[in-house]
Amino acid sequence: MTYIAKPKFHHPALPKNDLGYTHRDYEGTISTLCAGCGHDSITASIIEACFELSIEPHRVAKISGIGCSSKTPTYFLGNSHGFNSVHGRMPSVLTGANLANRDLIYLGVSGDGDSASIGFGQFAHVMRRGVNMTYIVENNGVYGLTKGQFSATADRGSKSKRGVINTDNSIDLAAMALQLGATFVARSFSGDKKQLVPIIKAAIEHQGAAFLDVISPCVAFNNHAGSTKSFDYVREHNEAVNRLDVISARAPIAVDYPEGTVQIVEQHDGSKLALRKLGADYEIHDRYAAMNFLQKHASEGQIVTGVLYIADEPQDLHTSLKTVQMPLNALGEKELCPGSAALDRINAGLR
Ligand SMILES: Cc1ncc(C[n+]2csc(CCOP(=O)(O)OP(=O)(O)O)c2C)c(N)n1
Ligand code: SF4
Ligand SMILES: [Mg+2]
Repeated sequence: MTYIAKPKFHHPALPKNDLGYTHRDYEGTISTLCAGCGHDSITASIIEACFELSIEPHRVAKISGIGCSSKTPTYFLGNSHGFNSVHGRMPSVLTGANLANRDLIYLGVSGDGDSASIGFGQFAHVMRRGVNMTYIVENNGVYGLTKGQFSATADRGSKSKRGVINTDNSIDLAAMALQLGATFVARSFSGDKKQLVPIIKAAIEHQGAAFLDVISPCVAFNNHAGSTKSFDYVREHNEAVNRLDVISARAPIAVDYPEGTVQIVEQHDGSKLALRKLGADYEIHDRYAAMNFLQKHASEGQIVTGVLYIADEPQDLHTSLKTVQMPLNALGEKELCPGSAALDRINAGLR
């Protein structure tokens, strides 16, 4: 892949995080996407989230499929591990990497075509298995890279740039993730960095399958009147259920909100999420209520954003498989070959 490296110099007074890194240390190469593409804003939010969390870049593995969205990992976290896989196959590659080394932070980056069309089966299985990851779909309702065909998330009745009306029903990936057992589900908008950055931080800290559907307008093929994934449409129909602050386990906990109800959600690692509810009745731990809420608002033409669901007790694939704490790729001969006495005991147990 061709790419343009970014100049290394930066302003000496750039803010630094706990590790002494600046934003620049979380960047990648210069984006080659169309100017104004929503995906670039998501890249900026991922950089901001990782900077604010003081993540060590070498502890992150970015895995993607194929598409404009799947190209974006080249534009952030240039010092992290990365694998640009095959169209629709990111989930199985990520699952394999995660099983081999549970110690890394996994970022799965995909598109609506990548996840809801060719990769729909893979998407379903990675969610139902509960792989510990942050799975981000940069959802523009079209196959951007191949020049704007409707994807499976395009709404029925929406209009393509060429004037064609979509007659197929759409797939709502957030609703699917809820149904399939994801333990953290959120939706946001690439143009709302204030909402998106804390959601990405919370998803990264979540120990389980975290799914983020981010509406990300394609300015080249899906930003016209009649599209339901354009900047104007999303701004007009966005219904935020909550606003989020992430209080990392390392930081002192002080929450001060002048208005609205605040719900503190404690995660497994001790980090806390402060959710300012906008919809007074919204219950963050109720999977079925979240599904109803999504469907009801979708039928009214509204796009619900915010954190939609967090499981009380998230479990990940390693817990289900009872794998050892040590990453499998670090096991040596001693751990892998416990000796003939242990083998005899196992064989005896099977007789
Ligand atoms: C196996 C395979 N089939 C088809 C393609 C052609 N192809 C490349 S990207 C793409 C769609 C990408 O759409 P999406 O995932 O929504 O990403 P976007 O470009 O919109 O960000 C298709 C069909 C391919 N590369 N590989
Ligand atoms: S074609 Fe669309 S999705 Fe691809 S870079 Fe351009 S604006 Fe972004
Ligand atoms: Mg797309």
